[in-house]
Amino acid sequence: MSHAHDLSSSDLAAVAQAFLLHGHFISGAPYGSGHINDTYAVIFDQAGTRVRYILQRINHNVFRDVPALMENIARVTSHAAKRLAAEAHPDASRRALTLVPTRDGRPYHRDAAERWWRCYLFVEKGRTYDIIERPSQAAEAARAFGAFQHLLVDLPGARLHETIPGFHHTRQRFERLRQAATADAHGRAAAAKDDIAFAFQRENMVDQLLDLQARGELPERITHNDTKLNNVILDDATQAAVCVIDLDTVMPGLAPYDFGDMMRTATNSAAEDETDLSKVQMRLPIFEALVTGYLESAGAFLNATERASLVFGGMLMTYEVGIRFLTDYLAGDVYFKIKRPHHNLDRARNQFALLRQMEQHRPAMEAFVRQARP
Ligand code: ADP
Ligand code: GN1
Ligand code: MG
Repeated sequence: MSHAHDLSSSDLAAVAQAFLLHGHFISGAPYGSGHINDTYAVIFDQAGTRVRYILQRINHNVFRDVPALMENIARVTSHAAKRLAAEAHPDASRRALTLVPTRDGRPYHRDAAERWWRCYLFVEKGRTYDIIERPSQAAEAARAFGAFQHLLVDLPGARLHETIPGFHHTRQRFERLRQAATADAHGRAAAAKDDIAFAFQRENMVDQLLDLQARGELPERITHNDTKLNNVILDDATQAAVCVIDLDTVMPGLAPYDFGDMMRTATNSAAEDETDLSKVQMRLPIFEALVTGYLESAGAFLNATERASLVFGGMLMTYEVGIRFLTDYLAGDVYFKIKRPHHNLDRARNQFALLRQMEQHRPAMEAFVRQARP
């Protein structure tokens, strides 16, 4: 998406003013490398101590109903906080995101320019990784996402809102690619001819999990749906997973989607937009660490079909985001933030290269899951 320009520090000061923050604003600057929201770290002086907060402009083009989205997030974060309090966890405010309310008590702020904002406590002494460096980091992150799913098994109240309808409905994603390729609104289809062909050749993937769901073999759960490895904060000192973040897509979904997007993002030895495709290698030891970590926290509640679908889930998520990048390229870069022309095409090619590798390693990966315990 061609996004709003980064806001100046004084604009951020005005936005921060809407939230119930004590002390006075010192500075603010863009933070992180997400593709969707505009994230800023802001610093306040509170009676002589500098405290950071995350101020996030919610992408309203992507999330059409921000009040519904924020209702989901408020329910999920307060459920997590209650659980941590019940366990008397010593580090509770780093373990789950904490929303800072506005001065009038709401979980979000709409500014005069009709932009939507929220504010979180900044989880300090940790960071996210775009490229996982070691299997132990993968195991930690996977354990955290599994624990997050476990936490939400008993979320009270109504079904969560679908913040993006059909988010992982791969059939719909496929049909949108077909439409974008046919319309070719920006004259880009010729340049992406081989990539479009690659996607079309794998159409048989798109209905497999949806069919298992329709037959009742894959249960609907509350899932995170964006388990990209840079959506979990690892502790600087111990490398333990501290906090699952980026809760915009927490909603009904399937367990293999969550395992799958971890597999997609953690096993890749290169960045998601690396253009030297010889660097895109599927790392089997990282895969094995993901399975081990995930089953430690999720093994007890997964059914046999979910377990048997984990590897395919990773292939499907890689394919799905590949076709989403390709569709966005053909449609003129309207969804994902880009930093250069053809950025979305580069990302699609990278994901398709990774998928080819997964296809080769699939038997070994399936064998590993079959023998894994618990
Ligand atoms: P996006 O949807 O654009 O990916 P995220 O919510 O993932 O947005 O935030 C982008 C980045 O900001 C994250 O990858 C992480 O590095 C950082 N971040 C987000 N929330 C926090 C937080 N509460 N504490 C510390 N860092 C955070
Ligand atoms: C987006 O928000 P972020 O950058 O963590 C996208 C995911 C994609 C991912 C690809 C809401 O994730 O679905 O898998 O980019 N999030 C949304 O990097 O579309
Ligand atoms: Mg993110």
